[in-house]
Amino acid sequence: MGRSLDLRLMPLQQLLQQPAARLDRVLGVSLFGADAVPAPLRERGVPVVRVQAPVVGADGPVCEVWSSAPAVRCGRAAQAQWRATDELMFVSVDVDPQLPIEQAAAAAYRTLFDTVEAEGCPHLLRVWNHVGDINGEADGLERYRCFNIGRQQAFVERRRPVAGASVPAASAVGARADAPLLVYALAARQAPLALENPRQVSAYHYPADYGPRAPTFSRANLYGDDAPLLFVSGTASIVGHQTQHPGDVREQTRETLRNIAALADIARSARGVQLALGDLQFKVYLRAAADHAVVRDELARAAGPNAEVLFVQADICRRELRVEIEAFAWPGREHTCLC
Ligand code: 3EB
Repeated sequence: MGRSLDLRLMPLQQLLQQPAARLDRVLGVSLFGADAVPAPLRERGVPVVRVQAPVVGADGPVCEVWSSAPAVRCGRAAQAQWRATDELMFVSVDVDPQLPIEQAAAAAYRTLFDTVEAEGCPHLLRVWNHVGDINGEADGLERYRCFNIGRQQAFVERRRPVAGASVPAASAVGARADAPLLVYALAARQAPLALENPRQVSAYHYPADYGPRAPTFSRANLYGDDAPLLFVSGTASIVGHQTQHPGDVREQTRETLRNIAALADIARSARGVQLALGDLQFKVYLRAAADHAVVRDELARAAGPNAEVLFVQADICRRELRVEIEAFAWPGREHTCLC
């Protein structure tokens, strides 16, 4: 267990040139900067999530490709598309674009829970949430805060804990203002081990200053026994529960990387996995594309010049935050750096 998932970053053109047998090993794809899902992928039944957020620093559409052993089951229901192996599942959820954001979040998570439970992979490892106009307001409350109410509501309804070791790793960032709520996830037959960051208050214990309902996610998840996968949640310049270095993108990047390094340390003490920043693959959300060079340079300093990184323009859930970084590591990933 645990060796059966990897993540490759590639231009969309390169994915489209892969032989069919290779595509059958693809569990799911998240596609950035494309206007539509290419027909060949749709026709082969590969779940493709089109994220309505532009790529920064690349010429054309870029995709993240999650691969595993050959998929044994796949399906498309009215509101979800998924592919699964015996052990792991990629699922993307469609939400009625007419629903207000709170109801959309609750509906998306209900569908997510229904789908993963029906397919025998009830444990959410990692969830990605893209909320259009995330800092805008709906009925006097920030849309991200409305999203948090609906998300937590679905967990409570389904008797899933909203705090502690079984909440998923996640990111929740912006998308084009008119984009419907997008939720996609990786789920597993067996439970992961959730990690919290000693430098930060657990997000599910944030005080009410950040909204009436706390966000439901863990700081990271480890999955697998001897050589586990590590999913690092979207991580920002937050210490305790407070934003650090408001408006200063360079210092925010450094603080964020200290948070991610602290999680790598916790993974080592939890399961003995030796991980340095240079062993991780990153996705960076930039509020402003103009910050790309500064963040790229800071990341290269910390993780090495060959670090694999996807930069995306997306708003972050607190207005003062300019950058958020998530990461993933898996056994067998080539080490690009020994730092
Ligand atoms: C933070 O640490 C930054 O609501 O699912 C990061 C990762 C953030 C996930 C979520 C929010 C979420 O609070 C924001």
